[in-house]
Amino acid sequence: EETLGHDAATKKAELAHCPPVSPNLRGQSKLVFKPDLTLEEVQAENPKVSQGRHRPEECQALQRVAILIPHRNRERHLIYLLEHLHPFLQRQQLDYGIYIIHQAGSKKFNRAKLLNVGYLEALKEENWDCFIFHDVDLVPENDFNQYTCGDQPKHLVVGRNSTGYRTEDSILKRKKENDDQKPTEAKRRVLRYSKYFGGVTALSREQFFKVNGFSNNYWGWGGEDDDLRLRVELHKMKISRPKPDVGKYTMIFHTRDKGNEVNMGRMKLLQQMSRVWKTDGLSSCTYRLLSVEHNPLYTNITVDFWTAA
Ligand code: UD2
Ligand code: MN
Repeated sequence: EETLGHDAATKKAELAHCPPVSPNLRGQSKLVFKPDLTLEEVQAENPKVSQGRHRPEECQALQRVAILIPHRNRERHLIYLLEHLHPFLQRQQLDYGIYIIHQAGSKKFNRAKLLNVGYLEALKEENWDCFIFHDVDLVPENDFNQYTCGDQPKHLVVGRNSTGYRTEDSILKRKKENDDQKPTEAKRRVLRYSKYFGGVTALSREQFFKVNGFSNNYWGWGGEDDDLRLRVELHKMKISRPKPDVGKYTMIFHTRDKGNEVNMGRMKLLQQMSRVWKTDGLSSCTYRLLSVEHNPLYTNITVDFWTAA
């Protein structure tokens, strides 16, 4: 606040706080994905968004929210997500910014570490109150699904249409049954307690800091979301979820990416969480920052994990 000029400070003081629930919400909407949509078209549809950021003109937003999206080779998904997310966040009257954290190179993908980078880098630009950790291929269908943080961490994906809106826990149960044909005792012990926390989650700046962020050690597909859930539970926080009809997403179809093969070591990593969380996370997240680009619809942060800083 001290850094605002006099005019800006006066203007801000005059604006009343936005209401807890925006009057501009529409509820469930049918999403359409035009096959030939371009980024330029999405830009033209969002003239008021600049550097990936927007805030309501009519009131003072309740929270400053950073959306963090891990990314590599998913340009088409990114266009669709941006197309829907910008109007969605504006209808919610949020003061928000969208960050794409792009992993350079073609070595193993690390979603969790990218999200740690996003948190650290976004905080260099603005003291965001709330962070939404967001898969690039999940598009929210109902704008009553609030992209804000609460007094407990939130899991915003309750159902995905690509899976017929079955609840994520029932999907998880099935998936694990297939994955682990012969579960060891240790595996069983971990899985019985870990519930689903993937896709899109909301943690406040303080909540994420408290658990030391994500682990940096999950290379390839799987486990990192369970690890974060265990960290949250270890800190006696309780995950909240929207109602099923509100927490609906469309997952844009995709197959497993090259460079994101299943991480066979994930069960072992999960068992170590309570011993290593303090030294593996935000506090130990090293990376080489290759660029920070301010594009009209998002800030692009490109990082390399494989050469020294
Ligand atoms: C599930 C989880 C996801 C994560 C993942 C395991 C849901 C809805 N999502 O997603 O949160 O826990 O399992 O790691 O349950 N990505 C790229 N380029 C790549 C690879 C990944 O951009 O080459 C990003 C992208 O944002 C993608 C995300 O990482 O949405 C997760 O990867 P996925 O979509 O391949 O994994 P999926 O759908 O099984
Ligand atoms: Mn996916």
